[in-house]
Amino acid sequence: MLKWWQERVVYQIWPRSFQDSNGDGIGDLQGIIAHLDELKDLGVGVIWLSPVYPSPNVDFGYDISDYKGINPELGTMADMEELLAEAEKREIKIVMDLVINHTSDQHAWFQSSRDKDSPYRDYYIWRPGKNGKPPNNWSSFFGGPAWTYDERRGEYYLHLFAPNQPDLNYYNPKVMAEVKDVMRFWLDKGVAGFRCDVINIIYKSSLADGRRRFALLGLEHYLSQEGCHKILRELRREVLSQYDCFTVGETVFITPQMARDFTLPEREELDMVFAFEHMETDQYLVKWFKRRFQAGRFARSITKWQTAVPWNANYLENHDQPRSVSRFGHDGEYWEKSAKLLCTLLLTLRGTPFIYQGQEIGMTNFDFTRMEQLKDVESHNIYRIAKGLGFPPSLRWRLIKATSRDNARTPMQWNSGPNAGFTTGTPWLGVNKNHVKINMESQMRDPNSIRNFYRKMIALRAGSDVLKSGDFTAVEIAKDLFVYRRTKEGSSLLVLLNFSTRAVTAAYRGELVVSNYDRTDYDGRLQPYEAVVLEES
Ligand code: TEU
Ligand code: CA
Repeated sequence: MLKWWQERVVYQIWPRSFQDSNGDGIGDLQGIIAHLDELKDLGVGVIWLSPVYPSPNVDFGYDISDYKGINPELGTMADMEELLAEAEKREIKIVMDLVINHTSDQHAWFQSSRDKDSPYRDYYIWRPGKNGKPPNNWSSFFGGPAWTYDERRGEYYLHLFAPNQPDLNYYNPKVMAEVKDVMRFWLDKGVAGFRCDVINIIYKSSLADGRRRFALLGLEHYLSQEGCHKILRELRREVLSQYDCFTVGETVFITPQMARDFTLPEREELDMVFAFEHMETDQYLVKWFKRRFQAGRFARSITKWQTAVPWNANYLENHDQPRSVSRFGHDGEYWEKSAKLLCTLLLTLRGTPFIYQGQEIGMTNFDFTRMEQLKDVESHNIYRIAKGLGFPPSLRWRLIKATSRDNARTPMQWNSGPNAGFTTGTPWLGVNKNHVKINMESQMRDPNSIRNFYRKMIALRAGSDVLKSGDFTAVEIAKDLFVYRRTKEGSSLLVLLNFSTRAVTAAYRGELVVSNYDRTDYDGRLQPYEAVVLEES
C-alpha cells in the first residue's frame, strides 16, 4: 500500500518569484492563492513552500529570524492560514521548509547568545580562536572560512553557510526542545510535513581540523553522523509520528548507503531524501567547473539511485539549480521537445516527483548580461573569490552564467505582457525577455504545450500502478539514449528517451502509450529528443 506522499506529485514554490499580488515587485502568499486552481488542474497534490518566515534575506528566507512568523514582504499569518484552507479545499497539502542547521544572525536567539551570561549562550557553536586564527580550518559552502569572530562575545561562531547564518548547537537539549516546538506549531496549523534543509549536516561530531582533501574542508566531521540519525529518530518519535505528515531531507554529499540509512521505513527517520549525484554529472568536483552534459552519465547515476534506494525524491530542478531544459535538454530548436522529454523522465521514475515552478512551461536560464543583475549571495561570493584567484572576467562570468542559482529564481512567466504578468511594479529580480514566447497563458490555451504535456503525464501516472509503485530496471544506456522498464505484477511499461538532436534506432516493441511527437504507433525509431512510453504485453 502506498502512502499519500508516494502517490502525489509535489510542486515547489519559491514564493518571492511566483506571483506578486500588491505591486511591490515581490511574490507573496496571496499571489500563490490566486493560482491554486491552475495547480489543481495540473494535477498537483502537494505544494512545498520554500521559506516564508521573517528573514533579512541574506539568503532569501534560508536565514530565518523568527520560526513562528511570516515574512511581512510575503504576507501575514492570516494569509498563511488562508492559503492552508484554500489548498485544503482543493485537496492540496502544504509542506514547509524546515531550516534548522542555522538561523539568521538577526534571530533573537543569536543576538542574545552573543552575551556570555545569556540563557542562550550555548544555542550556537562558539569557540575561542587559536593564536588569533579561527578554531579550525573548515570552509563554508558559500566560499571562505566557516568561522566569524564576534567582538561582543569575544569568540568565533561556526557557520557552514554565510556569516549571517550561524549554525545551531545540537549538543544543547534546549535547541532540540525549540525545534520540536516549532515543528508542532506548524503541524498544528495544518502543514503536512517538512522539506528539511541540509538536514544531514546538522550534527557536528568534532571540531577538529578537516583532514581529507574534500572540496569542503571539515566535511568528514559533520556529514551524515550517527548523532544526526539520533536527532531524526527523536523528532520522528516525539513529534512527526503524532501527525499525518511526511519529511523529505535535503541531503548534501550523500551516497546511496547513507540515503538508505536515513529513509528505510524501519529506521523511522526521514521518508525520502533529495540526492545530488545526478545533478553533479555535468560538473567536475564543484559546480563552478562545468563539464559537457552527457546523457549516458546522467542515466547511469539515475539508475544507480533508482536501484539502490527503495523510494527516491526525484527532481530535475529547484531554487538552487540552473533550469533543466537549458542544462539537460536543448533550449534552442528542441526546446519544446526536450522539455517534454525531461517531463517524461521525471514522471516515469520510481519515487515521488518534484516539479519546480516554471519547469512545467519550460522556463530557461536567465538572460542577464552583467553581475549587477544577480542577487544571490552565493554567486557574488564565488565571483569575488574567483577574482582573488586571478580568473579573468570573461571566465568568471561564464562560471556564474552556467551555474548561478538566480537562473532558477527569475520571476514566473505568466503571460507575454509587461513583467510577464508577475508584477505591476518593478520586479525584485529581472524577468527573462523570452517570456514573450515562454509563458503560462499561451501554454494553458495550447493543448500541445509543455504545460499540458505535464498535465497529461501527471494524469497518466496517477492512473498507473506500474508507474506509481512498479519496479525500475535499466534496459539500455548509451551516449544519448536511456531506456528503462517499470514493472508490476506482470504489467510493464518501457520508457525510451533520446537525448540527442539526431533520430536514432531503438528497436523495441509495444503499444504506444505516449510520445512527445505526434504519432499513433512506434516504429522502432526515435526522433530528436523524442520520449516514448510503450506498454509491453
Ligand atoms: O542548500 C544547501 C546546499 O547544499 C546549497 O547551498 C548548495 O550547496 C548550493 O546551492 C549549490 O549551488 C540549502 C538551500 O536549498 C539553499 O537555498 C540554502 O542557501 C542553503 O541550504 C542554506 O540554507
Ligand atoms: Ca508582493
